This record gives sequence, C-alpha cells and structure tokens, in this order.
Amino acid sequence: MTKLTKWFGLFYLVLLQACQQQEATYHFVAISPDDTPESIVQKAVNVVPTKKQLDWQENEFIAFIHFGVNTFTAREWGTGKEEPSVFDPTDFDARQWAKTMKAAGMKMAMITAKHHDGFCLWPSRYTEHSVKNSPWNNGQGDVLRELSEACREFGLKLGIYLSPADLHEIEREGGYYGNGSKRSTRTIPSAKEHRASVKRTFDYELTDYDTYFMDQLYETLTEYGPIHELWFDGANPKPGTDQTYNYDAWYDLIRKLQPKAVIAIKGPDVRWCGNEAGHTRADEWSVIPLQEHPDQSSFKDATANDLGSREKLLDAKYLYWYPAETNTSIRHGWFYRDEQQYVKTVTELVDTWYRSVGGNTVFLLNLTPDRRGLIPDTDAQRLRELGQMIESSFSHNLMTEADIDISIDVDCVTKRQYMIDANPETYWIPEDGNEKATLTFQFPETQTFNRIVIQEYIREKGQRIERFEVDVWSDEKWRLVAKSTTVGYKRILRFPAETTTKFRLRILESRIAPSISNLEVYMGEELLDVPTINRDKSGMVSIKCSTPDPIIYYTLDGSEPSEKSLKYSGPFLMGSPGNIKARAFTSDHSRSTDVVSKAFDVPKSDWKVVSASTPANGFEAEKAIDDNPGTMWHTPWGENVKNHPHEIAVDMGQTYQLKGFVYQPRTDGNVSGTVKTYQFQVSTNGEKWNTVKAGTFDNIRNNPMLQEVLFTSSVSARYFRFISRSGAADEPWVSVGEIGIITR
Ligand code: FUL
Repeated sequence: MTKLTKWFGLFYLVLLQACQQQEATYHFVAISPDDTPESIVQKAVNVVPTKKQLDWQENEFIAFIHFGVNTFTAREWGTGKEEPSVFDPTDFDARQWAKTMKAAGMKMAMITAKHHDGFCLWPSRYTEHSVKNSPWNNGQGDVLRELSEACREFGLKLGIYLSPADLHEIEREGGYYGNGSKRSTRTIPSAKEHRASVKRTFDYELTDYDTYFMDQLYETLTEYGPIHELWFDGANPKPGTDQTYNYDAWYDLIRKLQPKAVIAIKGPDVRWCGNEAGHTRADEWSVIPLQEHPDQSSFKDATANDLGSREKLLDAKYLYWYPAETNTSIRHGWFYRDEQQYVKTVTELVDTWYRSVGGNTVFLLNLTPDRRGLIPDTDAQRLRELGQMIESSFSHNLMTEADIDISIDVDCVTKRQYMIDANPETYWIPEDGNEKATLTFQFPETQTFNRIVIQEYIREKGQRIERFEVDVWSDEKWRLVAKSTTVGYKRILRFPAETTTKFRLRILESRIAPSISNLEVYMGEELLDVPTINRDKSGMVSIKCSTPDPIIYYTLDGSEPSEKSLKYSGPFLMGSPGNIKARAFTSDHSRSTDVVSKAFDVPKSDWKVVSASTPANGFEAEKAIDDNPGTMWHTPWGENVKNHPHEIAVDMGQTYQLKGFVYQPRTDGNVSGTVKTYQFQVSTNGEKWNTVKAGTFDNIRNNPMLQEVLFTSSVSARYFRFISRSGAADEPWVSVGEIGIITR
C-alpha cells in the first residue's frame, strides 16, 4: 500500500465515523416532562456504555471464588466469631484455580477477599482477623497475593469482593461496625507507613467503620496489581445494626486508584441480575430507568422481569446504562461444604452460559475451593469440559469462512458486510426510522448450523433491537427456526441443526433503527440431557432422560455407572437410604452424559402429618412430606392471616436415629413463605417434645436452595416437629416444599 492510499484510507475512515455518529451519545440522560414517548426512545438509543463497562462486558465469562472461614466450618454465612485458626488449607494452590478458570474460558477471578464474617484473606494491617493469625503457612500466607500472581501468569484479570457487612466488626469488643461514631475528616490510608509503591493519601468524611473499610479497600487496590472489578454485596446477615456507608467516598477512591475497575451491585457500573439461581430474563435491557440522578442512586436490587421495555422507560427520570451480571454457584451453596454437595452438570453449566453470555449479561460463575485449597476435582473436570465445549462450538464461523451474499430490504447507512467482517469497530445500520428490516444471507453452498450469534453496536448505537425472528430456506420456502427479543451486547440463538443455502433475519421491532456489529453462524456441539432421578413417597425410583431413546445405566454402590452397570428398565423400589448414580447413553452407545448422583434417606411411605397450621386451599400439610418438591404446604396469604409461628408435626411410623433434617423451600421460583428462622423438635411418643436445633437459614432469601441441618449429636425419635418462626421475605405465612430427615 502506498503512503497516499494509506492516508486516504484513514481520512475515509474518519469521515465515515463522523457520518455514522448521527447523535451525541452519553452514559445517562435526564428525561424532561416535555419528552414524548418518541423522544424518550430517541434518548434511550443514545445511552451507551462507558469504556470500562464495555471492556467488562467483553469478558463475557468470569469466575467468582468463595473461600474463607466458611470453607472450613461448612456454613453459608459465618458468624464473625470464628477463630482465625480454622482457616488452614492443606494444599492451597492458586495456580490450580487459575489454570482451571483459564481452561473454562473465564477472563477474570473475583475473590471474596472478605466475606460477611469479616475474615480477611490477605494480611490486612487493620485487623487481627485475617490469614496472618491462621496456622496456614505459619501466618505468612496471603491468598490475594498468590491469586494475583497466578492471574498474571495465566492472563486473567482480578476482581475483589469486599463485604460491606462485617460481622466480626459487629461482634468483637470495640468493633467499628455500628459503634455510633460520627463522620469526621479522616485520611486514607490510616497507617503512616506506605506498604505499596503507591504513596497517595485521600481525605474523606467518614465514620470509624467507613475508615476501616476504606483502609482495607486501599490495601487491596494498591498492593495486588490491576483490579478490574469491585463487588459490593447488599446482603447483611445482621441488618438491624445501624451503620451507614459513605459509598461516594468508596467509589471515589476506586476511581482514583483503579480507574479501569467497574463497581458492581451496590455500585454504579454493573447491575445484579436479580437472583442467585442463574435465571436469566428473556429480555435483558442495559438501558434502564432510574428515579434519581445516577450520582444519587442507591442502586437498589432490581429483580422484576421487565426492567427496560418502552413502557418502563416512560416512568423514568433518567435513563442509565446499567448492564447485568448473572451470578450463580457451580455447587449448591456459595462455599464448599462436602463431597455430597450438589455440583452442577456440564449440561446445566452450558445452558446457563448460553442464556447469560448469549442473553446480554456477563456470566459470573462461582467456584468453591475446598479444604485443601483447591477447586474440587469434579468441579475442575466439569469446568474443563465446559471450556472445551464452548471452544469447539465456536471455532468455525461460517460467515467468515464462506463468501456470503447479503441482501437487505431497507436503505442502509453503512455497508452490510460490516456485520460479518469480524471487526468490532464496524457495523451495519439502516436509515433512521427503519424499525423493521429483513436481512437475507446466502451461502455459496449448503451449510449445516444450529447457532447464530448477533451483536449490536452498543458502543455508539446503544441497545435497539426489541424483537426478531430467523427463518431458513427449506423446500423452496421460508421456515421459522428461532424467535427472540433483545440483543444488546450479544444474543446467541440455539435451535436444532438446519441444512440450507440461505437464512434470513427478520427484525420486527427496534428503537429508531437496528444496528448490528457482528453476526456469526456455527455448528455447535449438542450436549445430551443428563438423566433426572426421583423417588416418590412409596419409595419407587424413576430415572428420566430427554435424550431420544436413551439407555440408562445406574449404580447403587457409589461406583461410576458404565455399560456394565445395572440397566434401567422402569421404576424400582428403594426402601432404605442409599445413593443412586446414573448416566444415559445414546441408543448407538456413541455418546454418554455426565454422571448424576442423588442421595435418598429413609422413604416417607409411612409418614403421617399429626398436626399442622391450617393450610390454604390446595396446599395441604401432607404436601410437605409427599417426596415431591414440586408441591408444597402453604398457609393462607394476604391480609389478616395468621402470623408465625407455623408448625407441622409428623409421625414417621417408626423410630429413627436422626442426625439432622432437611428443608426444601418451594421450587417454583417464588420465595414467598420461605422459612428464615426455624426450630426443630423431636419426640419419641408425640407428647413430650425436645428442641434439638433452632437457627436461621443463611442467605435463603437470595438463594432458596435445599437446606441441610446437622445436629451436634444424633437423637432417637419417631416424631418430629418443624416450626417456622419468621419468613425470609418477612411475610406472616409459611411455605414448605418438602421436609425430611437425615439418618446417614
Ligand atoms: C450474597 C451473599 O450473602 C452470599 O453469601 C454470596 O456471597 C452471594 C454472592 O451474595 O448476597
């Protein structure tokens, strides 16, 4: 290329970009009373991400790591009273974490440097409650340091979860949390000697706890290299303690010390998806309405289904770019508990990956290092398989591998080829006012594919597409194969493989005009659906699998099922406690699923409800012991209904040695009526009752999963009574999906 053509090319590009830039963009915009529905939509499409929000979004898949005292005490929420001596991993290896995350295709590791219990994984100078007083490495260890080094080695970014709620500072004598101190000017860092090469100081108006928190923030922001995300959890196990936070000062410090870091959840850059189960919205909008100026927003958790439709925007005072992060754990629970703890299958993980990454969110998948200080073997294996699956599914983009002819039925402002040139800087857009468009893609020869990836040009054109459909050319006519709604950063469509010479994208609704920066087509790997194992009240076990004509093998002795194991031919009786492992094969035995494992305790065939708080119609107490988590016992709800305590007493028909009990909250995705504080009593005769356990189900509101409670020692009983003392959502009624016992 001559110098002249190079210059000309550059000039052309600049000119082109100037022309494409029809409107000024911004990260938020005020809505005025004079705005019309049309002008609001026009304003909405000009709201775009900040540079750091865009960089964060491009991570797509990142890791959460929950590790701390809870790993050793097998709790979901600690108490703050743990001794640092409990923290003692035997084979801690941050490189194993980094290697595993890398193999899974993750781009960042975000660690609970301090969870709600207040225990610090780095040797903070401002507390004794940290690794420095643990036996691990004789108090010389530093989890954060080793992780930051491993991340650097494996090319991963580092993020930090620092819990604002701090139980240790609530519980300890002289603790800062809620000590009533007033705000006054304090200098951060408090320590006079600088430990890091950064030697800056900052003055803010702070309480004692804010000062403590910011001193620790300063340590984590200055001593561990670049930080790319800060995660401020809104949860607080002791919400009654009166303590305000000077969030503005925290944000200011972060922006000054780590300008590239996004501040998530209780922060301005990244929004919590609204649940901890990995559910995703069908429509995920990154432009959402705010009722206050973003600088004044308290960033309340947004859990509703519709956050950003046109209708929602009408109520806004401001429109704000606030993208969602889907967070869920690979295990049931955020911390490692034991080897019985459920680990999600590759099929489940892949599904969440598709829905989150391919649903305009970043997927933050939590990993739970065990008491060795390693990501457990099963989990590591599944993460590797997940990584391979993603890698192999998205390695051959049919749009760049063939000469594609694109025809579009509307006038275009930019070149149509820009959407398939694999260049994130270029995009296709039609003239304003073309809210609909049909884009037809013709391959030179027949292709087979089952995935379409679409990305909007959010960096300058915001989010626009509201509804679209895809058809393939088949038997001389168009046939619908997929429908979807929003796109945003990325939408991935999945459908059964199609073989065709052309397909079309019909954009049916969009704001002003749709923009597409990227469109990819793949033949992705299909995973077989893993079997599900259920046992009914009579003890009959059935194993189901949606893979066509599956051959299912299972074991009852804990061994891995193979083609030599028992072959499932229909429901069978399992009248005593046991563990079933199953795996399905395709009918030609060429492929098999992950192994699924399910433990069952004593069957409930002889169980009877002796007494229970009056149920609502259709929600009888028997449904809490029918071995069907899909049904539930529910007391009446609404106004003027009976408040807690609610109770259910059960006669198990014979005497058992009880080691603990299990509570399965309702499973329909609604948390209403879920128990928070409970009491569990037993009796040998149904008359004299003994309380064996009373407590709280930690984090149950956000994560309503199966609760397993162990007693300090086992008790002999024929009857038990489960009493609910308060509800997770502070409602007077109760709901119970299932209640059971642990004898094994
Ligand atoms: C919640 C916390 O209470 C859980 O323990 C966990 O850390 C999760 C990510 O956030 O709000």
